[in-house]
Amino acid sequence: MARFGLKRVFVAWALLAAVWCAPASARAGAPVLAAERVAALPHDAAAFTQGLLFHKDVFYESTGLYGRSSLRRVDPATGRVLARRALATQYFGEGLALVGGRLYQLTWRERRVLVAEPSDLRPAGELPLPTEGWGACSLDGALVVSDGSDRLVFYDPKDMTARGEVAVTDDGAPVPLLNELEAVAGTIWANVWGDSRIAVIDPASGRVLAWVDCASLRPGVTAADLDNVLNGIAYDPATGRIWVTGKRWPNVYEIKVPGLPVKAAR
Ligand SMILES: [Ca+2]
Repeated sequence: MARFGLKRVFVAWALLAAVWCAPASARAGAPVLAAERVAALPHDAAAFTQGLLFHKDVFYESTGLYGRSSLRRVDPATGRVLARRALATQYFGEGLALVGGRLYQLTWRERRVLVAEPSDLRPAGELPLPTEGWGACSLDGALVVSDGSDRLVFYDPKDMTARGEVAVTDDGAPVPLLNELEAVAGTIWANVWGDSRIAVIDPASGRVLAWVDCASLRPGVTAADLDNVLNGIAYDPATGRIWVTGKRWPNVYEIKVPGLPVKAAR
């Protein structure tokens, strides 16, 4: 009996292990679609990328780390930094969004949003941020902010009054560690810290519609390498182009996602 009992315990354990170790694609949840590289563009490999956006043919980029944080305007084709403004040393730069013609750069734990003019990166004010700042994007005139949790909060960019928020879920399960954001054709794309997949989110319900797997773009970057993870998404609504990069990555990649169940262009 003892041996039989042990065998049953082993079988039960093996079944549980098989379920736990099943690949994500075998579980319920949003479909996982592979990103395909369209082009590899140069990127400053020293840039600790925390925010990226495309506007009027250039990238705007926010970089992090205390004493090294910056706001940049970058030539997409060459990666050349066209303009750069260093943040004060007490600020750790985070997400970046263009709202109402101005740049909104989050800080990590400093609870401030730094506003700047895109033309010359000149400071144009500061606003309070009630939470940690992780990622940001602009959607329908709101400044959308992630704070490392599963929440996206929609702020009025005039005074940072919260207009609403949504909890992000995949098959009913919370999706925490939301990071860099980008509004793409009515959806919100979100990096998830330490994950090589980007969540494509319905901003009304918070439901993940699909996962964009970017693992093939830069093999070898793993969750154990948290200072060099995928982080940074930019979108051009005029052409439907999408770019991604990572912290200290030597490239920005233009990608396409065959099979994406949402329109990636206008
Ligand atoms: Ca972005």
